[in-house]
Formats: sequence, structure tokens, C-alpha cells
Amino acid sequence: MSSVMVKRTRIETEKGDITCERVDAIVNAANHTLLGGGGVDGAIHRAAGPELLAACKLLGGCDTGDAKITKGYGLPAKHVIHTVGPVYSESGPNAARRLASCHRRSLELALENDLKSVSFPAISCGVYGYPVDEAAHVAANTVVEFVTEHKGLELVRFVLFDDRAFQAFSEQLERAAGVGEFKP
Ligand code: AR6
Repeated sequence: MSSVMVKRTRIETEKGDITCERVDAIVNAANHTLLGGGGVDGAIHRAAGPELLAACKLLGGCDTGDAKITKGYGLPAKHVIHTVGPVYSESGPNAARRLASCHRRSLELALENDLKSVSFPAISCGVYGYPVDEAAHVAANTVVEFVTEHKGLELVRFVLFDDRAFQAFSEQLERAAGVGEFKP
């Protein structure tokens, strides 16, 4: 596990299942429809129960790089922030900018809703095919930059399902915490 303080925010990595996180919000790696799917999206909907799908149906979908919020229903997390990562093979040079936008928009929504703790999965690193080292680089740098510029978040955690992602995110987080400006 890596843990760094950036201004007044702790940023950490953890290996585990994001559906077990007891935080103000977990982020879901969803698709445009916001109506559920496989991977972490499926796990979150199963754990939250049918009320989550009912709430998502009212949101009218979501663009790549944007985010929308619901309650957490049956989850230990109070809210779910649904974001849509880029499909790596279809995004070309825009992939990093879109992935960065997912992280930024999710954290903006957290602040707008007065939330203090947010857990992210490795967005786009499953079905959407983003190479995990590259995704970790973008995610870690974007979060470090965001909390450097915005007050209010106490904890941002990356919850990684497998060793490979856990290693990559831990390494990139430690690097990012020591770096200055980041332009994806
Ligand atoms: N907790 C934490 N991480 C998880 C969990 C979990 N319970 N389950 C899987 N992961 P993916 P994407 C990791 O495919 O690439 C869905 O069908 C997984 O190991 O869930 O953004 C959506 O509906 C991987 O590292 O998301 C979309 O259609 C990471 O979460 C599409 O997949 C992301 O893998 C989105 O694809």
C-alpha cells in the first residue's frame, strides 16, 4: 500500500474490492448507458441492489470523460459517482485527456456534493483495454494535480483488484506526488 499527503489530502492505493469501501463515494467505471455491465460496474450494481439501476435510468446516460452521481443504496459507500472511461483502441491521442477528465469530473462532483472521501477503481483498465501503466500514470498525476488546486477532500484512494494494477498505481502515485505540473 502506498500513501502520500498532498496539501491536506491523503492519496493512497489499496488492493481489494471497491464494493466493500466505506467512503463517501466510490467511482464506477461505467459505459454510456449507465445501465450496468460487467467488471466493476456489474459488481457495484449487484452489491448496491436494484435501486441503483432505477436511479441510473433517470440520469440519461453519460459522455466519455464525464461523471454523474447517485446514492449508494445497499453499498457501504454513501454515493456512487459513475464515469465513462475511454475505450483505448478507439481514442487514439485523446485517450489520456479523456481518462484524466474522468478523474477530474468525478472529484469535482465529490466537492460539489460536499464529500470528503472518494475511492477509484482502475478506470478503463479492463474491458476498455487501457494499458495499466499508462492509465496509472494519468490517474495518479490527475488526482495529485486536482488536490493541489482544490481544498476539501480528505482521502482519495485507488482500490485495485489485482497485483499488476496495484503495483502500477502504487509506483505512479509515489512518482506523481514528487512531480510538478501534469499536462495529459
Ligand atoms: N473492485 C475493484 N476493481 C475491480 C472490481 C472490483 N470489485 N472488479 C473489477 N475490477 P472494467 P473498464 C477492476 O472492465 O475497462 C463494464 O462492462 C478490473 O480488474 O470493470 O472501464 C462497463 O459497463 C480492472 O482493473 O472497466 C463498461 O461497459 C478495472 O476494475 C466497461 O466494462 C476496470 O475494469 C468499462 O470497462
